[in-house]
Amino acid sequence: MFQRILVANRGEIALRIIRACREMGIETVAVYSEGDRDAHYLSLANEAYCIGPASASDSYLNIKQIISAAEVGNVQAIHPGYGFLSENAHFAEVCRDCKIAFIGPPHEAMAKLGDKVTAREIAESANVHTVPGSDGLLTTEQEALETAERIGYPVLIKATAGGGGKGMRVARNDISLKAGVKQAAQEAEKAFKNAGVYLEKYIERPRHVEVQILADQHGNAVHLWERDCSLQRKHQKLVEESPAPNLPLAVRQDICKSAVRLVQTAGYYNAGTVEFLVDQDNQYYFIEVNARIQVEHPVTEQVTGIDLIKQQIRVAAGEELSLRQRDIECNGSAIEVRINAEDPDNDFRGSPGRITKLRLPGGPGVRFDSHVHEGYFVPPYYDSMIGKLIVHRESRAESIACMRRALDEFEIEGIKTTIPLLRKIFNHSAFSDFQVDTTFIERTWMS
Ligand code: MV4
Repeated sequence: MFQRILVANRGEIALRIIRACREMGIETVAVYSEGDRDAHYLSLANEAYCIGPASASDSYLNIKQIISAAEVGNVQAIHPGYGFLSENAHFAEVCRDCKIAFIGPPHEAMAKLGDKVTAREIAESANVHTVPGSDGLLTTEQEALETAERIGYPVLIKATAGGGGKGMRVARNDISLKAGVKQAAQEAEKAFKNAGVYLEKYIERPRHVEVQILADQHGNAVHLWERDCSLQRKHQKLVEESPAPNLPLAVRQDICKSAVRLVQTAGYYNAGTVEFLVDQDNQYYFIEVNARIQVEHPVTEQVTGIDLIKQQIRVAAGEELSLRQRDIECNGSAIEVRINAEDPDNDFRGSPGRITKLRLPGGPGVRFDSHVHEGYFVPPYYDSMIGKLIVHRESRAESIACMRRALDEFEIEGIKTTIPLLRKIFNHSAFSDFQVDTTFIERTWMS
């Protein structure tokens, strides 16, 4: 096992990783930008190094600075958290070349799955349903038109280097398809330096269901059931839960088995998420793999009782998975909400500043994963998420009741947050009646 790990991230996930390491008896080296210099969680690491100015590209994305800190700090491994360098195959390769373990998948699998067309091909070879679409990248306008003819409109043009909704556009007829393919390719070239685009049938009002997997370096892989993350606004998730509501057990089992086949076929290890769209007839289609630990991992931890960060570290150290699939149960219902420093009355613009008052909810079933405290200054440079409120109860109805009362207990002053919107969601009958899909927030409150 590692004796010392560098945490290449900030905020709540940096603290989450430090906490796991402390419980495992592993020392931690934190890194921070000038914008995070006063953050309290840094004092919980054994050492902390400043790696540059506040701007992320000069600090948390600066590979040279992070590797230098790892050398000076004498660590055996780097945990990248989520965002920043977590899905950068080049960074994973640099770590390996420097004889530092990267706590994530092998860079080869990361690169293959990071390319969406290649990921689709791997899914097909693993016998996992994909969305009907083009046979690989589009090469000619004629091919785009023929594919649309075969699968039927509407279709979605996606960038192979995209993901998370970046660079997608819908086409409903031949004219918008021809124009859309050209524009999408140009945008993709600009944004990702890769102009490759492909077509998929556009699934209307899908649910977003993703499967948590864990795989070791010895060929073992298990799933930890699924999460529904359908409640989003502009591709930012707001609410995540496990198990997926309103999905028959047989479908859940099928999706989860598909995810395991896919990661085994890809030569993947560590924690990962396989994303699916589920249509109104409960048909599911693979869309992409997230090759990292995700923000919403706590709901899976709550229903399975398994600490995903500790598992990631053990797998990266070369240990065999001690979990057997038949022992991994999904107990009760867990729901997470993201609390962002944003102003709901001002188009969710970031609301940085000092937290002048903070009273946190607690009691049975409540978990709060956050690095913030009264007096904390929310810096303007990064993601606006300041914490995650997670509840775990025996049933979904009880989880919803628990979340409502936890949100009512939550008092925060000095900054604006998404809590008022979250309260509205948990008081909306469509949410308790399971009638939500990825278009719910926009349909209900944003138009
Ligand atoms: C889709 C889709 C409909 N049909 N693909 C958006 C993020 C990326 N992970 C995939 N996304 C979508 N892909 C097909 N063929 C609709 C979305 C989508 C979406 C997916 C999940 C959660 C929220 C979403 C919001 C808008 C669009």
